[in-house]
Amino acid sequence: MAVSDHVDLSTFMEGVKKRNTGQTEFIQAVQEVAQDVFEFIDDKEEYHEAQILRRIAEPDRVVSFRVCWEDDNHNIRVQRGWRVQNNNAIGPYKGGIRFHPTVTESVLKFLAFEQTFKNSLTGLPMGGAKGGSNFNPSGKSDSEVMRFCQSFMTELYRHIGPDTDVPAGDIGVGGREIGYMFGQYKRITNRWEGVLTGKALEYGGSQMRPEATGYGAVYFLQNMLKHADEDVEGKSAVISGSGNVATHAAEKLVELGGKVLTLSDSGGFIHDPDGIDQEKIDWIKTLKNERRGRISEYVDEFSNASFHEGERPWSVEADLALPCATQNELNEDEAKALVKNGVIAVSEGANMPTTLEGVKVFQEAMIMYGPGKAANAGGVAVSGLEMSQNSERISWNQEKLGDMLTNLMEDIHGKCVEYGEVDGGKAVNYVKGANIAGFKKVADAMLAFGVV
Ligand code: NDP
Ligand code: 2IT
Repeated sequence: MAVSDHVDLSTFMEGVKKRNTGQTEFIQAVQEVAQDVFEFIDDKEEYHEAQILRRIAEPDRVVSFRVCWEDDNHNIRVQRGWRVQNNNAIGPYKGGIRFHPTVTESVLKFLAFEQTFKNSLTGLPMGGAKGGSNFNPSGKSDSEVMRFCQSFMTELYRHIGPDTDVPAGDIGVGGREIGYMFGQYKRITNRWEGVLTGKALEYGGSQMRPEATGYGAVYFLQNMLKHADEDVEGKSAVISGSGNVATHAAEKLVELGGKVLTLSDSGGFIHDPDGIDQEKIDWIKTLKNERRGRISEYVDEFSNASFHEGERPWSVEADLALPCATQNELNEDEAKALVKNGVIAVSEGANMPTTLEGVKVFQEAMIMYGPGKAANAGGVAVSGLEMSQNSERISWNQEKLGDMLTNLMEDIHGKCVEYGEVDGGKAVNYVKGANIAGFKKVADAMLAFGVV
């Protein structure tokens, strides 16, 4: 095929839209990657000819199944479960499981697609996948969550395995849910194997896995700041979310001398002008992980703080912003407000939290913007290390894993710089860097396999 016969970006995207009608999140994720990849492969005939991006944007398979369970009042409940296995060119499928009422096939397809590039960026041998259900764990008893997890795994176990597909946690899936699912997998298969990551330490979990995503997002931020001769110390930060990623990002920022002003949940955000210190973070962790309460309760405990019902924290003035809740939680107007208030860097703990229009605002303002697939890759990277430890039947200590996470995030930052430098090396387009570095490894592996 002659270079001039290449399908152009808009024709490619028309095809994606046509084949995935109504799947807005998936289309958004493909669009964001495709614009950079098209530029990169413009003069690289082999990627065009082999239709590499077209193949990565078509999941290897989407498994959808019924999950039936009984609630505490003996009502029969029916949910839908999925596993989207996007691409296993560079390693077994790997990616989290999300339990949230907003889960749809489109959301899981976008997450599995993103995961493919993210996992590639870690340098570890992991393909991309995501799974989940529209089950809402909020307000459910432990027994209800257990019965749901057991029913979910009773179908999922057929599709996963330590060399096939290794799920982990995500929104609504933490240590409790991983325990119930691992127990059920072991019971059905009669095999103890590293089929899930994010396990507790007693049964094969890894040190640093709970902290890895949030800490990693701050390490990525630190690397971006260092690259621009800046530092976290003394800077204020707005953070969204109050789950695993948000609380650990807050913890690391505070440790490095930053001041955390906000956290949030789906009910609204809290603003604490005194700063959310370690003691307050510990209180939030207990609130969320044990009492399973709402972030609004914070203001009853810490009286200088205010709660802003139904709002997101992006109007609060700060130097740094870390969206750590969910997709599309930071739109164009909110990005403009952050820029107007002088934000210098954004590091995404969540997956695709900023809309395409919001990203454009950050890029035009030339602020440092670390997209989720690079900035939050620390979580899956330590999951990859948990897989290695399980395969070798060993466990590394916290210090070693802490060092490995720090180095992994520095490497990922380095890859983004290598492929994302713009303006003669004066600035870095981290989106471009992450997309191209992530794409290249997967694409080269796919080329080696021929037409499959
Ligand atoms: P958690 O379930 O621990 O916490 C999620 C937080 O986000 C909660 O505060 C939750 O509030 C809030 N949230 C969820 N959905 C919405 C919504 N639709 N609107 C507003 N707030 C919402 O999940 P994690 O901390 O693990 O995940 C947070 C983000 O980080 C996700 O985007 C996830 O994909 C990403 N991520 C997670 C990794 C991990 O290792 N856990 C790794 C890489 C990325 P509420 O309780 O009210 O629902
Ligand atoms: O989005 C993500 O990278 C995760 N939820 C973690 C995936 C994993 O396999 O650890």
